[in-house]
Amino acid sequence: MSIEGHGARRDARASTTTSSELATRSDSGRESLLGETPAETQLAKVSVDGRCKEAAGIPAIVQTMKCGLREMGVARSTRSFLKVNKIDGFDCQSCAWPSPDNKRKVFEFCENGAKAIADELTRRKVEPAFFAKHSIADLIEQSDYWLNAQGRITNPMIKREGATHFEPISWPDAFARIGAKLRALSNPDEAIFYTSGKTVNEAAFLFQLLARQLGTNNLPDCSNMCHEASGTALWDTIGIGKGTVTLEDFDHCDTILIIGNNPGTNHPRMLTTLEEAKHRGATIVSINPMPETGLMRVINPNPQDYSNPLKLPLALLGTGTALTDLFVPVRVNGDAALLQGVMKLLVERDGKAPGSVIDRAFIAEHTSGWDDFVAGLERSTWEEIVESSGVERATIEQLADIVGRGKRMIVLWCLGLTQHPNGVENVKQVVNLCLLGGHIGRQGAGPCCVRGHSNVQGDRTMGIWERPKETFLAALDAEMGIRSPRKPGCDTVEALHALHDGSAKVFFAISGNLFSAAPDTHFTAEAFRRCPFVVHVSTKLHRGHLFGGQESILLPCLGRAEREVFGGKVQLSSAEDSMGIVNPTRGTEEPAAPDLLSDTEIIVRVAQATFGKKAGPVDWESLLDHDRVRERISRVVPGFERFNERLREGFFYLPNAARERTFRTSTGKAKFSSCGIPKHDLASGELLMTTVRSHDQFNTVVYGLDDRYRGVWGGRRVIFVNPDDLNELGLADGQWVDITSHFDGETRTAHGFRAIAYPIARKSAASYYPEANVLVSVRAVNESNQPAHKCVRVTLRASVAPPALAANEPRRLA
Ligand SMILES: Nc1nc2c(c(=O)[nH]1)N[C@H]1C(S)=C(S)[C@@H](COP(=O)(O)OP(=O)(O)OC[C@H]3O[C@@H](n4cnc5c(=O)[nH]c(N)nc54)[C@H](O)[C@@H]3O)O[C@H]1N2
Ligand SMILES: Nc1nc2c(c(=O)[nH]1)N[C@H]1C(S)=C(S)[C@@H](COP(=O)(O)OP(=O)(O)OC[C@H]3O[C@@H](n4cnc5c(=O)[nH]c(N)nc54)[C@H](O)[C@@H]3O)O[C@H]1N2
Ligand SMILES: [Mo]
Repeated sequence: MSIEGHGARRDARASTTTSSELATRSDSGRESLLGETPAETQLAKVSVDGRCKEAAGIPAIVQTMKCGLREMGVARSTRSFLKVNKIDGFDCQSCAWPSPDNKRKVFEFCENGAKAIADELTRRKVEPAFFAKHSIADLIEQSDYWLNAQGRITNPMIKREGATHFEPISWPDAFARIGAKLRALSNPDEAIFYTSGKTVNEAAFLFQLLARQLGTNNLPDCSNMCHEASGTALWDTIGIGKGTVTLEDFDHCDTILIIGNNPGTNHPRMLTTLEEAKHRGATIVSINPMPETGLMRVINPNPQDYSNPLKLPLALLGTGTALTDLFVPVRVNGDAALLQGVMKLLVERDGKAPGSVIDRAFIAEHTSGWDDFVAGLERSTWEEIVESSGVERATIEQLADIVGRGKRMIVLWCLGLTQHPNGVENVKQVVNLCLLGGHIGRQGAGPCCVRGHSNVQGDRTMGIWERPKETFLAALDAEMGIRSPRKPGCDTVEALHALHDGSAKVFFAISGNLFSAAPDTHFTAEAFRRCPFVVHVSTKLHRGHLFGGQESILLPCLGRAEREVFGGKVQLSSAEDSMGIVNPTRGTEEPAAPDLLSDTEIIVRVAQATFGKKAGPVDWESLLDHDRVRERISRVVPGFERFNERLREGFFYLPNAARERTFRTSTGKAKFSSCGIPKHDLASGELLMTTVRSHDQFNTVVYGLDDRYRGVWGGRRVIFVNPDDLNELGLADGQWVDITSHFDGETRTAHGFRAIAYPIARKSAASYYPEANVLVSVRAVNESNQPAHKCVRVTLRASVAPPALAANEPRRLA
């Protein structure tokens, strides 16, 4: 298998941008900035020696207080921090890691959750005067960091055809224009409805209803870029697109594998779970090209976790708990080979002592595909396993010892495994590993797909899916009296192609920032520019708002933490976490501006403007009340029976058949898959680059310019490279470089990144997203059509610092 990948799964339209076009554009100074994220500022300091040795602890408390007070002030910080992740409060808008069932703490959030809350509840505002002052051309020169820092959008705004600025528009006029544009389409498939996992269940359900009543399944979402490979692999092999473990399983497991996930930054509350498991004696293995601080050592700053609270100050000054027992420095995209090696050893060892390391009874009763799988293991050679994984055989043996000993093993994974040309096969390898030891449907064991956005899993459950199952559509149609289209819609990559080739005429996004999240920034900028009508429902400004074609509308909405009142009633919403638990969420804070509407109300008003207030099968007006929406959901989506009652009692678990060892697959059993080993075939001087998040961002929302755990301060245009590779390339630590990516004969260049000598695996490199997205081809996708954001073949060339665009330098905007 070549790492160039499968090519788009379905009717991939070839990119119309040639490599020479790209080169001209990225070399032509200002023009390149139109797509590319501008540099915020020169790096003040990059010092790997300054890397943190342990996660959380005092610095996390300091950061939490600092950003809370700076953005929200004392009263709002205190109130919101006490309400987050509480049954009578709101679900944290950061990650999807679950809250404990019974032992929720006074402060049930983390440093990065606090940043997300403060970012949403900031007192800063982007009012109409801001848009009058700053032209769109000026704003395009700013980064997502600068744009986000300006504050909450307060009024509906419109950029009319030919205008240089956004100007205010009333809500009724905005809805009327959107309705008119949707009605005027010659084909409903000319509209694209994008969502991200910030959207709560009730809004997500209404959003897919709007699209389907109009007649399209064009419902791309951030999940297409996140865990699409996981969903595809899991549906195929275990018959459900979700993991099977619950938080309680961590109280019973003896072995935890963490693959391609940086929980210290992206799921910090997971560290508490890991620490508890560790204290119970569980063995933890981290498989990652980078020795992430959060995986190595943690100091728990939560007073309630100490039997004697007086121990807290001492604990904070100590060195904390070492989490990882075995760190496996796999090279970028070396996981499939590594897991193949481990399983080859396990099967060989079991052959010598049957039943010693693999669960033969489980395999016989519950699985299919064993013979092919074993034949695949036998075919793979140690030479290719070691070369492709970048891990020495002795370390693979050590890992096999641990896995072989484990009686209850949880395997967690996130984007380090999915965003590859072979992402689907990577996840299938995880399933293979779980099946081998019967680690599924057993207490303390199972695959654990670590989701990103707080409700990304819920959005899918609510029908935000371009390829919905027939059972879902049939139930939706019966309940709502509509006839949903059966033709599959477009996912995010297909949406980008449709925008680029002009077949999409309307782009409507509820939350998210597809523009900056997408691969191939220049291609994406062009795609958005060609779209005649773009609507974003957003809390904060981002670069995607600036690239709409002829006419563009920006609708400001309430955030998760803000009170939503309708009909004199504070509205209750819900979100599903990474483990299939549906939690109540109810905003508690005063809205940032009087004119804001909720995501739900905006969808209802758009639907009314499109389909007419009275006519049509759906009584949209009634759906302004979330209780009425939930009644509908309870009759459409299995597992949501008595939705209103159960949500008011607290949270509830959704059914998960695979957890009960019922596998709804084509064979009726859990499936082993025979997977190939990726060949990297790097030419001399080439590295395989992954893209990662810093400690100061939530996806495209950049809170700050530091990455405390990795020792990077004051800037984001960096590329982490192993010191031996830097040496071989004749580059110095700290040197400015241009990065050129190579895909299918095309090159793309990003200028002015600082090379940092870093303990990352050999032949690997890492850079931050979204700055590096300019280097990722829109055609580099896996079998699930997910962009291969973490597998970019690059070369480096010595260069100079980028022109400094100081983040808050007003003179650039005068
Ligand atoms: N604070 C904060 N929280 C977040 C987010 C955020 O941006 N900020 N984003 C949310 C979202 S939407 C998501 S999807 C999740 C993302 O959560 P993560 O998947 O943890 O996010 P990344 O920063 O992309 O980190 C990927 C990890 O995989 C490693 N990695 C990279 N390439 C490879 C590889 O080839 N193999 C292996 N084994 N490892 C690799 C990287 O070194 C890094 O540790 O987090 C969610 N939570
Ligand atoms: N190179 C590279 N690219 C990647 C990734 C990667 O690892 N590497 N990761 C991918 C992944 S996993 C994901 S999930 C995507 C992220 O893609 P998205 O989910 O599309 O992007 P976000 O940055 O999370 O969206 C941020 C915007 O959401 C809006 N927002 C926030 N809260 C609310 C709300 O309550 N309501 C509404 N209506 N709007 C709100 C704000 O305006 C904010 O600017 O990026 C993908 N892109
Ligand atoms: Mo994500």
